[in-house]
Amino acid sequence: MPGKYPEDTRLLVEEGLKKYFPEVGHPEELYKAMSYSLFAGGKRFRAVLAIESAKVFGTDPEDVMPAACAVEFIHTYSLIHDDLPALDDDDLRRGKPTCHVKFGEDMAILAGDALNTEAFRLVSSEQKAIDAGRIVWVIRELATASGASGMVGGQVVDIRSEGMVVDAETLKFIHEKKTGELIKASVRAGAILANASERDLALLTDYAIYLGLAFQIVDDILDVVGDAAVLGKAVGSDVLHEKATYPALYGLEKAKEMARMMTDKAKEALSQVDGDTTVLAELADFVFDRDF
Ligand code: GRG
Repeated sequence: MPGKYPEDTRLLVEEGLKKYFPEVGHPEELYKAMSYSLFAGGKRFRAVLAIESAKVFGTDPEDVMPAACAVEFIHTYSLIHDDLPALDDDDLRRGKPTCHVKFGEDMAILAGDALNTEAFRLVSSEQKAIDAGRIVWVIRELATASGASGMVGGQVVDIRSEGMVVDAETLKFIHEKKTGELIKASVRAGAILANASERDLALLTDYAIYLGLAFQIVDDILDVVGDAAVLGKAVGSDVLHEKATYPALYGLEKAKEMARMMTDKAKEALSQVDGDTTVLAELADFVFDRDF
């Protein structure tokens, strides 16, 4: 991987997902579709963020694993639905046929729905914390980040902006909501469960907001200059759908410059946190340097 990526933490997430997702279940077809997409690969970036954010405050990865895995459930559901014919209509994801190509559109919709709801079952049944209020807090963060005022809302403005010239403010809104909110919730969930102070939580929130923007700007750039074989998905899809993106609005060079600026701002916020934030800083560099 380009940049330094905490491979040890990613492997822990893979183990956590196996522990918390029952690969076999009834109805078998539904579980197969859910498990196909959940275990299709992926960087596990959001779960890694939740764990690394908790580790800043000395919390053991296992102690935040249910919440970290729940974020991956939600992320996977969003990818399954995003790939559907009614949305981006993509055939390839993580180097494999998309869920609807493999299992049919009906099962892909339902697998996405089930992963979304299973995420909340997982946090509310398996996640431990010093007090139950923190678990409710994390559930609220995840629901807000992924719902109408978060990811889904961002996705709506995104699809309704197709073919239109959007202004800088709208573009930032789409990126912050569609991608940034879940990244922010991942970082905050780790910190909340690790009992971070109000000050550190606010600093980590700033880190996550800039990180989320950088992540989606780089995603936009990779859709123009990336290698489909490395990315595991088709490139050029944004131009095809006339999507509002940073390269479309600002040009490639300026978009890259803006991603660099967001990464620097993320690291600046991080540098003020009271704890060892080395890995979170490396993750910010990874976001800027990544080629998939
Ligand atoms: C309810 C119909 C319906 C939709 C749900 C689809 C949706 C709302 C939101 C989609 C949001 C979305 C797909 C944003 C893009 C985020 C993004 C950059 C995804 C790629 O994430 P990576 O690079 O992927 O972390 P891996 O494969 O590494 O996990």
